[in-house]
Amino acid sequence: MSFINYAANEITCKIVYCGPSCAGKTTNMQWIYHNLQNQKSNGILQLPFDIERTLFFDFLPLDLGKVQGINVKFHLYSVPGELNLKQNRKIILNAVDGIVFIADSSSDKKQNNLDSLKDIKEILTSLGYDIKKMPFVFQYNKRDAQDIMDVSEMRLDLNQYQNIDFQAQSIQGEGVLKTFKGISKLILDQIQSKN
Ligand SMILES: Nc1nc2c(ncn2[C@@H]2O[C@H](COP(=O)(O)OP(=O)(O)OP(=O)(O)O)[C@@H](O)[C@H]2O)c(=O)[nH]1
Ligand SMILES: [Mg+2]
Repeated sequence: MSFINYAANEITCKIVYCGPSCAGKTTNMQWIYHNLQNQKSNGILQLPFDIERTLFFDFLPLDLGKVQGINVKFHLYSVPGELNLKQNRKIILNAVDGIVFIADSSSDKKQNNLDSLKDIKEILTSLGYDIKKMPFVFQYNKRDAQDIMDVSEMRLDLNQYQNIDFQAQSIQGEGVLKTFKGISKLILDQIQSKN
C-alpha cells in the first residue's frame, strides 16, 4: 500500500521482485542501483553482494524526483526464490503496491517458474490481493541463455491474465529499465485512479 506523506508532498511505492531462485531478481536490482540511482539520494543499499542467493531480501530505495509536482519514491525489494523461504516472502510482500515476476527463460526452469508463480499467487491471495487487479508485470529473463523457451510458451505457462510482459537479459541490463518503468506506470496509474 503506497504511503502518502501530504505534509512533504511525497508518495512512496513498494515494488517487490519475485520469481524462482537464480532467475535474476538481484541482478535487476543491481543494474537499477548502478544506472538509475539519483545523485541526490543517499544511496542506501542493502544487498548481500557476498552471497549469490538472497536469503531474506534485497532492498533499494529510489528517489526519482517529481511526477506532476509530487515527489515520488520507490522502495524496491526482492524476495528469495528458494521455495522453503515462504515465510520471508510473506513478510516482504505485505503492503506491496506492485509485483515484477522474473521468470527464467531456460527450458529446464519451466517447472521452477510455475512453482514460484503458484507460491506467489497463494501468498498474495492470503494477504487479500486480487492479482487480476493489482499492478503485476512479467519479465522473461536470460534470453541469452543456451536452451530457452519461446516467449509464446512462457506466456501460455505463466501469463494467464495477459499482463504486460518484457523480455530481458538483465545481466547486460537489457529490458531492466523497461520492466521497472512498466510496473511504476501501472502503480502510479492505479494511485491516480483512486484519487
Ligand atoms: N546468462 C544470464 N545470466 C543471468 C542473467 N540474469 C542473471 N543471471 C545470472 O543468474 C545468476 C542468479 O542471478 P540472481 O540475480 O542472483 O538471481 P535471484 O533471482 O536474485 O536468485 P535468489 O536470490 O536465489 O532468489 C547469477 O549468476 C546472474 O549473473 C541473464 O540475463 N543472463
Ligand atoms: Mg537474489
